[in-house]
Amino acid sequence: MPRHLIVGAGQLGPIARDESKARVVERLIALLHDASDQAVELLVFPELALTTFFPRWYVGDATEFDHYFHREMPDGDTQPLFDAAKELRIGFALGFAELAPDDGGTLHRYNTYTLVDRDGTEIGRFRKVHIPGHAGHEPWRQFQHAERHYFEPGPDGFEVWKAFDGIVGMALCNDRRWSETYRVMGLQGAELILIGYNTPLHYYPDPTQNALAGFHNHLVMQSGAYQNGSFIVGVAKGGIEEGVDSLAQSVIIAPSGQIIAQAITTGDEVVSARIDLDFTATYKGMLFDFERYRMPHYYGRIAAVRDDAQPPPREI
Ligand code: ING
Repeated sequence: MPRHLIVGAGQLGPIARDESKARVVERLIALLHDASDQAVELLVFPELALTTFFPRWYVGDATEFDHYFHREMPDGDTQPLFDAAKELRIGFALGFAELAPDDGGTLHRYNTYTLVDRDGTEIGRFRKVHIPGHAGHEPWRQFQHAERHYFEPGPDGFEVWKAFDGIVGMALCNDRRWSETYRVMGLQGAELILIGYNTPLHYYPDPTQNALAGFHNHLVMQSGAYQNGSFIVGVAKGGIEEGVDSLAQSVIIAPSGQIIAQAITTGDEVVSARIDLDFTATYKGMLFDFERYRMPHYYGRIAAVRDDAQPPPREI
């Protein structure tokens, strides 16, 4: 009996620095309705889907940007989104900046994804692990990428959840560039991995990579999908946002690595596909049968042999 699920990539175009949360929520609800017209059951929104990508500016006192953060989810601003999704019976993943107090009351700032079921209940949260860019002001850049000034890495690593009749994992933006991201979830049986991203087309540390932005984006997700036998939904906030041209090209990828749906604009757009989660067994149960073919006891041996490795290049 196939485990069919209709998934959607809910791509966003630019969000202006002073665009109200209410206006952004209206746009997200419009995407929900477009998804409903496509019979979508799970809609994936991008990273930091409620705000402009504010780490492109460096403010000395990071608390000046606390208005971009949310202590509660849903809250007054986002409750209409949760209500609309529940009414349409569409689950969703939403990227947002989270202000989370720990048990001792210390506030932590995370770049967070929340996964919400079709009945509006929260299934789980992922907090971005690989925080790219820089912590200090770097005036040599035309725009900053100061994520390390505003966010700390999530404490929980990469988890998976039983949801939507399958095993679902999440990752955010730079996480998708690291092969471990997919393998850690693959070892937990991930059948569907949801990824949101904000990726400037200009990469100041090495502009020769600018022309490869689209290639690298799909390369890492297609290989992650194939090598772990998982579907992947990769969703952009794209277009020219506050003067920064950002990659769109949201995709839905099969465990074969094939792209089965791709956004064709750089704006608000829903692309969808009906996937069969049982199809993951075609890869997990054969070519990438970890129990039978994977050789973890060799990996430490390789690391030990290569103890003359060169020091890593300077921080980007
Ligand atoms: N953005 C970027 C990403 O990993 C980046 C950072 C940009 C890395 C360009 C390399 C090149 O897609 C986030 N938000 O992680």
